Amino acid sequence: MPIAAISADFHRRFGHEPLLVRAPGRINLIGEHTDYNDGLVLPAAIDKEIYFAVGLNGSDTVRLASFDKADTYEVAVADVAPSDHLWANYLLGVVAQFQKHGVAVPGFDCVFGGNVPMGAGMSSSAAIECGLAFALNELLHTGFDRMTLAKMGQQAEHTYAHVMSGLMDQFASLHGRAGHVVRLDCRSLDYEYFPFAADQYHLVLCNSGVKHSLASSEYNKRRQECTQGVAVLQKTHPAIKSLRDATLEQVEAARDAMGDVVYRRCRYVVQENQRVQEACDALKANDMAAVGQAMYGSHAGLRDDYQVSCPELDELVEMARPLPGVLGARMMGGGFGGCTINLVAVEQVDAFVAAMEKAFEQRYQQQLETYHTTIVGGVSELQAATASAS
Ligand code: GAF
Repeated sequence: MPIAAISADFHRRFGHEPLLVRAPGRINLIGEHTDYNDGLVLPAAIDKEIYFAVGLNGSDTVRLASFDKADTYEVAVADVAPSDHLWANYLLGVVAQFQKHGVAVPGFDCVFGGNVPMGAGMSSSAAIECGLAFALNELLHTGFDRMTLAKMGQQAEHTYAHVMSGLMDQFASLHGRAGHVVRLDCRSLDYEYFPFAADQYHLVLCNSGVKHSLASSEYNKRRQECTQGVAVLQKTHPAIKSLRDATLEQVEAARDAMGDVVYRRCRYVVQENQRVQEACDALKANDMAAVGQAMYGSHAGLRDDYQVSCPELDELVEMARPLPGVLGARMMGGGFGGCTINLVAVEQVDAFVAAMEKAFEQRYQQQLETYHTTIVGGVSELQAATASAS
């Protein structure tokens, strides 16, 4: 798949020549729930992708087709607004962002689909937003840079999906580089690539199979709790603008004023930023054991302090921990379900997957889905020849 199938579907439905685009999902090695606190993240784009065929249609209507859901949605450009077709909202939100940036978006046709597992924490929604943003930027010659496109995707998520996400997922989809993880400073928006030794280690995802309905409401609640924590800290330290500015000592000193829940959220964020920095230093020193330890620390914080894990994710981490060749494991993404990410020595990957499948089956009488990830480049155009060859 599926770009050839998507291109063919576009031709069949609309009968003109589209621009073809691929937009990857992402993994995150470490740095969870830090992005909306002006903190540090360390994601990478992966070879689970959403493919797009997009072309201007000379009318004032947007015609959208989801290949995977076998569903369509049409709306006049002037009437773009959140719809009851939830999949379409990620695309409509991007159109609204172009309009907000002063672009008179003309009518266009779009077919999209892909192989990013939905609800598994690999950011299929960001890939959808970023793929269309990239395509429209090309077709309309609007010249927005990739960071601006990422921010437009993030705003689409806020306004049309009502998840007050940070910038990590859209950034990773657009800025990925093959064979590298990328550290983003979510305050300055500076970023740095670190080579990931894929000949020695693999990042294997294990899908808990849990899709928690509370994910978006709890996500927004965590964000609010962090804001509350900052408000308390500001009373004694007016210079603190976000948790990025706070030290552990300052958070400890504000414990009573914050109350236990907010205190724990803040403690987690401050410590997670430190772990990202430690992981980056360890990557530079090729000390993968230390990267793995930081991952375990991240999981413990997400489970105990930030409280966004779930029993299945916790068990997957504990199942992985004693296995040969496993350097680190943790839940990945927003939480309440989705995948764990496991750092595994390459020669042990097959045995790791077999052992995890067996343990999961015994525990849950269910087959475990695992994904071997390859780190790829960010959103790009595909040539029609690639499409017909794939
Ligand atoms: C989700 C959000 F979209 C990201 O911005 C990030 O906050 C992540 O959860 C948690 O690190 O993927």
